Amino acid sequence: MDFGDILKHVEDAGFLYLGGFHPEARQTLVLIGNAGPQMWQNFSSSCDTGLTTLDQWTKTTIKNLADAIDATALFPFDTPPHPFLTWAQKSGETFTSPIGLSIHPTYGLWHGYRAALVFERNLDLPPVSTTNSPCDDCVEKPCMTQCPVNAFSPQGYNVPECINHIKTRNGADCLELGCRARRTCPIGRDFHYSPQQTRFHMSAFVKAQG
Ligand code: B12
Repeated sequence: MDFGDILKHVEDAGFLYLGGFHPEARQTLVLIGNAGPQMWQNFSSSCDTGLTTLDQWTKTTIKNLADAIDATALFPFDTPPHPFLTWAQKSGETFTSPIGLSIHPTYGLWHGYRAALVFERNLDLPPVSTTNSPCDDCVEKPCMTQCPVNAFSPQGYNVPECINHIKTRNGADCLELGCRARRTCPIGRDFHYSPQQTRFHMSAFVKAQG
């Protein structure tokens, strides 16, 4: 099975290829995830989104996929966490944005990782689409100035400030429409999550942080 066959399996399951690299000479790590509406449509049509978590659904769906293509799946929600963003940078397919999230030249900040597929063989990966980060040409960097509580700074991401704001009435905008810093980025706006998907992620985020 070559990369093209694997990609077909990945896309049939509702996911996208987001990059890959060779951790060892005879090993390949392929990052897969979501951008655009496909994954959310598959998830919401296959189960009750109120009862089944996206992580549970992801695990079942991707374990079946991994079995079919002879790979091992590692998940972003495994504990201790796998360094998905470091892997994303290594793949060269995405770049680190000023706010820490990874940015894709097409999908912008609107993509998430759902798994890393590890193959115990050397797969021929496609060449990276560009070597330039879209952030290099962005002079204004609105992602760094538009957060209502300045949670993002060169010192990092202030999680308590962010959460405390989202939980108040003033934070309804971020809760309903998604993180404002993320929304203000001009790249990949067409891939902004649907209102249902946004609400789902933001509520899960607030719930997880208590
Ligand atoms: C813990 C965690 C959080 C914590 C704290 C993050 C922090 N303090 O930086 C909390 C719960 C607060 C959080 C929040 C969010 N997270 Co988060 N999170 C993770 C998780 C599970 C582990 C990260 C980790 O500790 N890795 C271990 C370290 C050693 O390895 P590393 O990740 O390679 O290290 C890099 C990051 O730490 C990064 N980094 C530096 N500064 C920042 C700042 C931010 C905001 C982030 C996300 C990363 C980041 O720099 C390191 C070197 O590259 C990852 C999944 C994963 N396994 O990677 C998702 C992950 C990083 N989160 C993600 C997302 C989308 C979010 C949210 C936007 C969720 C949402 N609301 O929709 C928010 C952020 C902002 C917001 N206002 O909405 C995505 C990022 C996708 C992308 N395009 O980059 C990931 C990869 C999950 C996924 N399934 O795709 N997250």
